[in-house]
Amino acid sequence: MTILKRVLGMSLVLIGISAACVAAQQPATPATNTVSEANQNSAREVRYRKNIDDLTPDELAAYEHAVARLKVKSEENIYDRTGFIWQAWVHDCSSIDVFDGRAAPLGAAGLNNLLTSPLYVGDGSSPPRLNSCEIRNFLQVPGGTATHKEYPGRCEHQKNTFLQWHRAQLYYYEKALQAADPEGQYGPSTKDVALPYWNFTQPPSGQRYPQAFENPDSPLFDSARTTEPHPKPAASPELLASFIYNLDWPAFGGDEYGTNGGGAIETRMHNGLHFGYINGHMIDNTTAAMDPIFFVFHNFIDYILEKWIQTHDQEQITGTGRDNYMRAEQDDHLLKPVGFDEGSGDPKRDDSGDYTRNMGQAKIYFDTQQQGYAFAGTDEFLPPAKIRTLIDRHQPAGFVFGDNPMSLYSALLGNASLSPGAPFKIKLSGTYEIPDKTIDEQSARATLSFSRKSVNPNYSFHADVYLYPEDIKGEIDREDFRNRYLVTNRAHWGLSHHSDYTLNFKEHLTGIINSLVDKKQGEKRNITVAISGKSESMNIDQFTPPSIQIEVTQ
Ligand SMILES: [Cu+2]
Repeated sequence: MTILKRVLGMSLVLIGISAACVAAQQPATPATNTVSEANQNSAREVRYRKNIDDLTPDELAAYEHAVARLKVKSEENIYDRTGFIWQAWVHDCSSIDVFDGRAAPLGAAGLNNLLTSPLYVGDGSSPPRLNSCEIRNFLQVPGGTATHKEYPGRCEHQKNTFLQWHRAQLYYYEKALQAADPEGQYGPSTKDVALPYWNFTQPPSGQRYPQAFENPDSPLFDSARTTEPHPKPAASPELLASFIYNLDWPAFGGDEYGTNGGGAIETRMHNGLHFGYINGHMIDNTTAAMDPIFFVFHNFIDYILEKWIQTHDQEQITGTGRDNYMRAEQDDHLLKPVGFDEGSGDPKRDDSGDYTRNMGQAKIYFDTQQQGYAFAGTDEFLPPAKIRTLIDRHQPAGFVFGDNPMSLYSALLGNASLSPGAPFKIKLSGTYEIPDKTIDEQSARATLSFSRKSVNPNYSFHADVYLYPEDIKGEIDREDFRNRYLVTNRAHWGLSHHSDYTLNFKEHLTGIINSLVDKKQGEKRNITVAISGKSESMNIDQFTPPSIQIEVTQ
């Protein structure tokens, strides 16, 4: 076994338990397609998604024009499924009252009011405010207007369909951009627009975001977004590469409902960027996609998924993350993905006997070229050899955790900041005795666990895990302490409307424990979980202390 595999296997197969944003959908009987087979399955012209900073001025102008047109469509009719607001609702507006006749002009002032209003903030850091899909909050509803229910969409988070659901969402969003003004009636033609991506592991071209998103005159601008100075987010190229080259789909992309609460990309990068680094509309799942940066942010996550698939093969994507139908209500005029079948999905809640619409099964999206897009990046990801070099430099005498001034996790993080800028509020403490023989990774694992009970509002927080000798004080305010003893971290995104479960976090530490057995057996170790966040309602009584248990896996 190579050093890379050994060390990654020891320290980075980190799985925890949490709850799911929505229950998994079951595969179901295919229904009649609404577009012709010929149209669906004809060869697609491949468009290349580029780094936002590499767009030519013409490409940027066409992309901006497409976003501006989506906004106009929503101004003309808020129920236009190809419009800006509906596409934002697809992320998390699970039910909405739509006027019969499906026409409701919002107007430029109405849209502006909606986009600049203080919206629902779901992490408890301020009182609850508007929810973007509660349209009565921003649209005058004439008395007696007949309405019916529709179901724009529901995010898939904290499980193994997270990456695939967002891939499907972006597929349709890109189709909506291309359909925004294909003939160039109102500006540059949008028919060849490919959604750009933002590599958030690199220093930003602007103050905090890509330059294109910091121009206040651009339709890409969002005044709700945080602009104040902030350390680099907890997303380094090294940490990202270590996740990508780890062939363990559940650790990378998430596991079944309630199993690990989301994979590494979701819990160690995505979540903290949403509620910590970007903030504004991105702080909450019901408003996140109202910030245009949502789509370039998730597009890089889609590129990360693509890199994993190219490295390991799509056959390695296991579990319900293959066959699940990706729930959302998209416009039938947008070209459906190759291989689309409607299935049935979840029953509607209006007792009509119908089913909520969806974007097809996850697995039809695994081949992006077949769906008409690919990524044009050249060196967005570090090669495996670079990671190996870093590991060799930081762990010269093998991976004896704690004997080096930098733990592997700290070394992989590099200059990236772990904390979201919020203060450490809670320290959870436990102890552990190093066993006298190595844990057989084939049949058992060392699992650190702690939990947080159900709270309302369901707030967001970061949890950093430290493991250190008994005679050392847990000085989490000291950088040298954090660098030496950091084992792992994760961020929990407090999704609004999902507060009725206990979060059970589990982190696999088998490799780290085994690295200590040889020289430190029988010694005691302290465990500290440092919790940080902005919520006023965060309280130590909501958490259980951490402990490390040996779990038999076979
Ligand atoms: Cu997201």
